[in-house]
Amino acid sequence: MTKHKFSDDAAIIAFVRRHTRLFNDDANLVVTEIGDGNINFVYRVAEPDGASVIVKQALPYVRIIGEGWPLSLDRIRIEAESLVLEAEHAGEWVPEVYHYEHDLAAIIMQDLGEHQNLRHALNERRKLPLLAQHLGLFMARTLFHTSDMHLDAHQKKALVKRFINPDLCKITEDLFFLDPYCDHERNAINPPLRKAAEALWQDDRLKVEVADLKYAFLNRAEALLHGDLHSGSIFVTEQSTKVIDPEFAYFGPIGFDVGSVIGNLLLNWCGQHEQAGDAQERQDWRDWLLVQIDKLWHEFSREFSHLMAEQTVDESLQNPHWQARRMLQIWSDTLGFAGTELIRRTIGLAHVADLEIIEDAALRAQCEAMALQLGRELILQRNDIHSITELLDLVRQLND
Ligand code: SR1
Ligand code: MG
Repeated sequence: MTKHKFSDDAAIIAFVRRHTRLFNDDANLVVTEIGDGNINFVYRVAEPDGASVIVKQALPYVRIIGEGWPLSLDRIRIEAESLVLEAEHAGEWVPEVYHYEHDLAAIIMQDLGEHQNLRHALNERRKLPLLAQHLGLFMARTLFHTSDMHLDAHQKKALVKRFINPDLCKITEDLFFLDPYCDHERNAINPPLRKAAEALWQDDRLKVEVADLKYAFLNRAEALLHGDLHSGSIFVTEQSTKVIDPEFAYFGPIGFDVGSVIGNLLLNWCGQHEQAGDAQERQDWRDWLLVQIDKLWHEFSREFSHLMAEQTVDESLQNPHWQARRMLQIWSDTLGFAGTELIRRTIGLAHVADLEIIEDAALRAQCEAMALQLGRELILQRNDIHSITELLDLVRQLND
């Protein structure tokens, strides 16, 4: 057993009492393990009908695999420090950190009680009127304010150093850019999709482009990314959006975060083709998803361009022509990384409920084939799709 792991509920309660003032001394606190993520342990500590907090603890391995996949505990420091930094620029959209403790590799943070995991909300076809706006603003503000356009040169490099995150980056380097493009033992492939996966492994044109995206992920320290911005890292109500879980944070290409969000909306679009329920309702929902992608990109690019124009400190980066070129690069990276997310969630290690809830393997394979095809097109055509309208046209054509 790992030395620092909480021994029992009483240890978790004592930890919370030591570091918060939220509970009365005589409150009868209850601990529930609520984590359904791949990597860590997450608990809710609550007073019945009263206050509550979340405790997240990292152990030196991947939760779903066990001690056979070791992982640095530094990830929980990175998560705590990212949440604090994100709060400086986008506080409305992140949970508040109450306490971080290095020795226990644990964070105490705000309980998002009434919020629902976005992946579940999307599968339930729950329309969220502010989601696209919130995510667009969250990304524009966190990414701009941690880039060289805003930070002074020394500050930026000090931050890059603070957020060196080799273990978690290696997971992404392997799961996004390596495994799905070869017959890797970590892959999980629905049998009817096997031929389509094998075709991908032979697709040299695609593999060159994926190598380019991987190289960008490895080398382009543009801004502090969330680094794992999929639907499971977002919690929602009709009025509120919270982005959690930035343990994969590091300085990388801005389009990786934007592409992850768009890729996940597109995964739901693919899954809804064969998910349960009325066909017309599913089609309406899929149209709604495309409208959200459109809104999200507009919100992100409008705010990011505005921040570049108004708040860029470095004189040479104030040039409007260069700023326009920067947006084009972010756009093509966004498309490419969205494509890699679609592919890795379909045949790689970490699948998503948007597709997995389709019980019939043959029907699921139809949606998965759509995700593979779309992912491939986005990667190959990322420099030839010039607008969000062109992107949405390409997506709609998949239905024909
Ligand atoms: C072994 S970790 C698998 C996936 O879960 C995380 O949330 C990341 O998305 C990672 O790729
Ligand atoms: Mg996570």
